[in-house]
Amino acid sequence: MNLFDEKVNRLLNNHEQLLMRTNEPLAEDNGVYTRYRYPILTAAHTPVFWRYDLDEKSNPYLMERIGMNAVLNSGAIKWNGKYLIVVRVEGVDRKSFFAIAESPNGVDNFRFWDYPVTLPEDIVPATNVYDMRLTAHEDGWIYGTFCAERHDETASAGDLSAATATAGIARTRDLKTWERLPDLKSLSQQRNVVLHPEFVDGKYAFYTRPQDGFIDTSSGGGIGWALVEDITRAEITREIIIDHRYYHTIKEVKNGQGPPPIKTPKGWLHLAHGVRNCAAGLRYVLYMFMTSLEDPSRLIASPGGHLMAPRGEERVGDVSNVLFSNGWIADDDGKVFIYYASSDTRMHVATTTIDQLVDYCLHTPEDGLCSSASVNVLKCMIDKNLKKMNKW
Ligand code: M1P
Repeated sequence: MNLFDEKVNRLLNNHEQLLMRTNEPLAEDNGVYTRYRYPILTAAHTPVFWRYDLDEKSNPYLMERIGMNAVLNSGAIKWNGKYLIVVRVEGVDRKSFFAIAESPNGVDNFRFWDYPVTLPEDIVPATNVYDMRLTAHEDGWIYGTFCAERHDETASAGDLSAATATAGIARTRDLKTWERLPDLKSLSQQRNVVLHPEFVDGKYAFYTRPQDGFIDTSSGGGIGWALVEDITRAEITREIIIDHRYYHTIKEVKNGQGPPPIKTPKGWLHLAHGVRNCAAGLRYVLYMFMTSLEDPSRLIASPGGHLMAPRGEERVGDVSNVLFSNGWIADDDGKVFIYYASSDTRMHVATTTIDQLVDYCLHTPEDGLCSSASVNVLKCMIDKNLKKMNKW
């Protein structure tokens, strides 16, 4: 075997070992969910044959020709018994694209399909696409809603950072061939738009996130809700805010629906991200809420504070201090796999159950919006517990 072949062999073997690494649940446990030791996907998990030209003639130094920078914000679905995530892969050229990775058990052995998703363009092509939410809709299609980003042509000359965010919509029946529908029409910019899995009043229902600009959500108010007659020409004509932002909370600056909600006998379970500002910059955490089965736009539970916040190595990456989730899978036995990205760099999993998440939502105290309210809630818990402490 010549040196080039030896190097290729080493690359492939190391890659295979990374893919086959067994993940393990971490012992630390807050009773709500379990984190895992290793990220489920990193840029290094992308196939060797995506990154290296494996022909000695055209790549004698075996250089990485197409670098991958990060794998992050992934939609998720259970498909033919496998746990599939539609990953936002970001190349070193800063362009994101979608690619599917599958695992036999949901926590490790994730492996990318050979080719990334071929996503048809809308009439006005997007510069960048990212953060796909997968919704298996009762109409029989699997929808992907995602952010389609374009340069803001109204920006002043030379301003090459100004951008617009629109909700792109595509659908598929096999996760291989995708049909692109026109982008969601809305008066405001939109990101974090998610399709509800069921018809509501015979219409398609979207969770929205109206925003004043590409980054700024100021007058947007929070997570919105809009009904749409025809998904092949989706247009928001009326939008209400169902989960508001509040001063001095984890979602003071912005929030956004994560994956499509999970239906439970007690209501719809929602996972979302909340953003606040601090001296270190924006801090993104995950939080939950529940809405009514009869009216999924009506909030019925709003546990205070975050469900998950960046911890340990999760705190550092391309955009540090960020947890973001747009995918989860609920198994028939009630087990839930929460797929989340840390610091816009890598993908992780946490496991829990529907029962635990419902209990968390219904029994975690709400945010009282001031310190004295928090102390009162704490004192009630202390009173109750001190009466029982002699038991142990
Ligand atoms: O960098 C953190 C996140 O920022 C954006 O989220 P939001 O629209 O809520 O601010 C998105 O670009 C997301 O992809 C990114 O992870």
